[in-house]
Amino acid sequence: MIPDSSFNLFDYFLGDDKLAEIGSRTAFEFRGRRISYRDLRGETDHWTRRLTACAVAEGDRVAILLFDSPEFIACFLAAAKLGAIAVPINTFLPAEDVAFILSDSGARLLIIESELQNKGDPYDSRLPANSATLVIETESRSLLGEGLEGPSGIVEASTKSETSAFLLYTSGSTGAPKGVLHLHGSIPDTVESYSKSVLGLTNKDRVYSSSRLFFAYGLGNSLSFPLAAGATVILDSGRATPERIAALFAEQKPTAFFGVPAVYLSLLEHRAKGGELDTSSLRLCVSAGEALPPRIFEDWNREVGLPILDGIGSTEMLHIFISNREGEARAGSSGTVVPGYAARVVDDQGSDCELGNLWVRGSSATAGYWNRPDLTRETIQDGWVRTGDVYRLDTEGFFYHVGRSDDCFKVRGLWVSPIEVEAALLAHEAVAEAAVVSAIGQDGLATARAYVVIRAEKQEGLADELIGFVRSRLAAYKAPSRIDFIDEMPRTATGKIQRFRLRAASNLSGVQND
Ligand code: 3UK
Repeated sequence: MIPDSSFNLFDYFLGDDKLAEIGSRTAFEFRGRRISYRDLRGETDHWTRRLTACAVAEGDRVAILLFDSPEFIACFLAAAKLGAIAVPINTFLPAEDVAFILSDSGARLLIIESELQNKGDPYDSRLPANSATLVIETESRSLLGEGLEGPSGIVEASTKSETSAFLLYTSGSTGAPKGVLHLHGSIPDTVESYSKSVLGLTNKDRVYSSSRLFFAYGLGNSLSFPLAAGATVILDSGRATPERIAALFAEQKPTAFFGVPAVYLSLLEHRAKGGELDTSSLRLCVSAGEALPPRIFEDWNREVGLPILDGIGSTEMLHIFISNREGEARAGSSGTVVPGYAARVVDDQGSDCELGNLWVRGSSATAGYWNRPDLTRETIQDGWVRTGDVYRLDTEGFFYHVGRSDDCFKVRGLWVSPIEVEAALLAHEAVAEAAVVSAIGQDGLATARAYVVIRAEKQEGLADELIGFVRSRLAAYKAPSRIDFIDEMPRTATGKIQRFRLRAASNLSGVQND
């Protein structure tokens, strides 16, 4: 980061000199159309005018609730150009969480996919006064703003590397989403550190990520890295099923693929069941979001002939800061520190040790949590970000993920807070007590499993009913895959549920049932 000089993400990706170089190259493959960098610039200019017409100004938050699409990226860069703060929202979230993010961020504008509108209780009611909503028709998108002249009078912002650029919401230990603030300079930092030195992406690459743009991982994969390299992004707004990904591989011939472990597993299963999987165009496979089980690494290596480069990233650090490298990938390890970052494994007193808490520092680290100075102070101390992960560091500098120091875990790369799922279970009249832990299924991946103490005699089908009950209240991936009924909850003297006992029990007894 060069401090104090003027810098804007719009110019970084689409400025005049950049466009002179790559304007005619293909930026996106989207719904059978090829969209050049020059087209993307036109679309972004169009959205800059629309945002201006909605009175969006420097520092205002612009919520983006869109499927992966050229418009998503155009809106993101238009907000950056105006010095506004883009707030991408997870399209899988239940309406309650979306409403929370809209009001917590104080969005002045919501850009929403028509299919994602909240029918019963429109989101407009959750926006601050004087806010606006723009709807994009999911099916009949009129791509590109050419000809759609908006009002002029755009006031370009004078931004720097240190100016706020976007806010990514992530649910942490408490279950309530928290906004992680990033600056204009954070994206170029991840491009230099991870994309250039670890991946070596170039303008010859064709990139596909099954993780979406609203997720920090997907934002790097489908926006920052390919656009900075002048590469082509294969964008898809459909659900990333193994069939759909296999079809994209065959038709679009990506050279670089980014997924989470569960997606690699689903592709291996698809192939094992006799499904087509043409991976011949791939040169690079990346996994992040949760630890990649060694079994998946080995099966993919054998079947596809490529290592999967597992790396750990976080919303707070924006992208991957510890990663495996081509030719040196080790199954079961997150790899070694990425250039530009420093990482330590420390005990509870902050002294370096072999197995302990993972701390990381680097210039792409968040500027802090939105409206949460307390949490910011707790998480970042002397520039070190406390990840909440427990890691082992070997003598060769390879890091091994051991678990989370709190009790949260991930299913399909997405956060599950036990507290939130327990609260949903407790809302059912039959449930007296509930504890949710992660259990490792036969495939080596985490699922949620619940232990429940019930109030009266057990009824037939109660487990299924409770699973359905949770599903009706929370995102589907948070629902337990299995419910066990127990007589008494194991607790500590201070009354805390002893989750480690339940975790141990589920990993001993669960395998054949999962
Ligand atoms: C866990 C991993 C073991 C770990 C992310 C790549 O996942 C991302 O960000 P989130 O904020 O979650 C961060 C937490 O996820 N984790 C991520 N990757 C790994 N654990 N091995 C891994 N390879 O607990 C971490 O603290 O959702 C991933 C790029 C950008 C990201 N934001």
